[in-house]
Amino acid sequence: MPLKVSIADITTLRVDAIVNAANPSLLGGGGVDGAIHRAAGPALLEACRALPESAPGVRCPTGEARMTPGFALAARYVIHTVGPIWHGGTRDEAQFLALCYRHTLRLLREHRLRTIAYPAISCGVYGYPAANAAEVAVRTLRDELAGDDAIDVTLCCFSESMRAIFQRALSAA
Ligand code: AR6
Repeated sequence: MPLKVSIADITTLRVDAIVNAANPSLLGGGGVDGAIHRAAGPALLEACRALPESAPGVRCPTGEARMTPGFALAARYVIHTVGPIWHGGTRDEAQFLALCYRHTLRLLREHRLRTIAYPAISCGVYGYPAANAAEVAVRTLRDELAGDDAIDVTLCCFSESMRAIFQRALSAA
């Protein structure tokens, strides 16, 4: 099961799908979400706006995932997911974070795609402690992909310190 850590701007990766760490509106934001929307162009916002709302202003509840084309990105698709906001571990954050990885992989498989890159979901504005998040990411991906060599996963970190944290989780598991 190919699972690796790299350091890159996720918007430059030529993979079948990149994952966006979005918010429930799917209408853009800062961090990696802002970078993906800038690189994909305005058609991405239109595609997100066209997705149905499950509640006013909510197109993707926490832990779920939605897919759009990648438009001007090198990646063919964007799989948007919404990570949990860190509340000290008191609100099932680890379970919600694991669901992000599971639901994004499910969409990848449903569309018969093989290569996917993840940012460090929830590790920025949403405040999830990076070492804990990395452990959840690695454990969930290993669990989901056990025995499946067809899917190639990149954990795409944006800084050397984050790369080291994710690499440590990968080596420890
Ligand atoms: N490529 C790869 N990783 C990146 C990039 C990039 N171009 N830019 C930032 N990161 P965050 P969250 C890293 O805050 O914590 C948005 O406003 C960043 O260094 O983007 O899930 C949404 O709309 C960090 O390690 O996502 C939501 O409101 C990681 O990506 C909220 O932020 C995630 O940081 C989601 O917060």
